[in-house]
Amino acid sequence: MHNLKEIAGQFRLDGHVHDIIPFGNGLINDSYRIVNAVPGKPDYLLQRINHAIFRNVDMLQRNILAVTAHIRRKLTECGEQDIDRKVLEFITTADGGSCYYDGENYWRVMKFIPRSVSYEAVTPANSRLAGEAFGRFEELLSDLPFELGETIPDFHNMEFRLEQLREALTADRVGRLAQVAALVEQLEERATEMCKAERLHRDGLLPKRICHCDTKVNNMLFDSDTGEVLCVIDLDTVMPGFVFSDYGDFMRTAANTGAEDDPDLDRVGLNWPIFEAFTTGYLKGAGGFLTPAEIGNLPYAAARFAYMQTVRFLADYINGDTYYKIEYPEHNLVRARAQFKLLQSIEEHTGRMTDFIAGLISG
Ligand code: ADP
Ligand code: GN1
Ligand code: MG
Repeated sequence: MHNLKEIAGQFRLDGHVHDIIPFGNGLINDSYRIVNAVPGKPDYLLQRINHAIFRNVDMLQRNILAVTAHIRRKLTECGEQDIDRKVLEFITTADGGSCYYDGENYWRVMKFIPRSVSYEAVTPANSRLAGEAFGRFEELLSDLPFELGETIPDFHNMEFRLEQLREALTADRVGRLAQVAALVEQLEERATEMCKAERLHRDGLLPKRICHCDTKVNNMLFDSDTGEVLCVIDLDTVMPGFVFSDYGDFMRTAANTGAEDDPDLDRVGLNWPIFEAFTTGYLKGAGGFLTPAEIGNLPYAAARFAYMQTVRFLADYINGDTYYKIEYPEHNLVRARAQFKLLQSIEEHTGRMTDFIAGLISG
């Protein structure tokens, strides 16, 4: 479909292209491994940037280059070894650009990190390592001397997501309102509480920091020899936000005993061992700079993201399924109900979560 060899030829690659093969299980970008024909020369990862989701590619690339340059500088300063496997390195085009536009799509190339592996399945062991690495990632970026743009405007803005839901309800484009009324009522009961982060921020009690904003375990590379974390990847959503995004979205995606779209609500609930492992790792990585308001609200962060995703799936269902890909007509409603069940389970565990976090901080 795309002339990958010609596209790869636009970049300043070291060596010669032997082959270009589809790579990874990413849902947003299309990735290909460029296999080098010359022994000792690096392989590369070619990516087609998802321009439909990331509308401002210039801003996106500026953000990513600022982030990777900063991390590289800091790792160098603290005498870290093997830095080429610990931070992504992007390759420029022949004319010095950070990506190539073929008239339809934007493409970029980075070095392929050798002897690395990413995991699709979460375990307590990899959640703990991921928590620590995402926490450290935030710390490394806490003194970034460059203002990052929002690559998806209002991405994790709860007030905005609720507005979108209310607009969808008012328009009721496909006549689904009656079917969702009970769920909407339960969401509205929690609306004020769930917008707590935005209020704390306006009151000067909660900072915005540089966050990853897509903290899934497959957005982390591990050393295939030692099992240690190498590198945080998938930097498209790195932008200013509340640390609740990084903590809460990992909880939402990983600490669920069921599936995100589980039709059997009995299977859905907070996965306590994953909660414990990720929280332990995250506080080890980030605990040194988080404020008491941030730490104290981590259980809220977990609830906020299950809630936000309920709102987003439900709004998409009411709008007639225009954003998320669906596999069957009620898919978005099933997803919304499963996320709401996860939220209820998190609410039931809030006291226990708070005690666990207090124990980590004091001990
Ligand atoms: P998406 O936004 O589609 O999720 P990612 O940037 O996360 O795209 O890349 C998809 C997959 O490709 C990752 O999960 C990882 O397995 C692999 N990958 C990404 N970057 C590299 C790299 N520099 N070296 C080796 N593998 C990589
Ligand atoms: C989307 O496609 P994926 O899984 O990387 C969405 C996330 C949601 C998630 C829900 C850019 O991410 O915010 O949490 O679906 N990403 C975007 O599964 O909207
Ligand atoms: Mg990814």
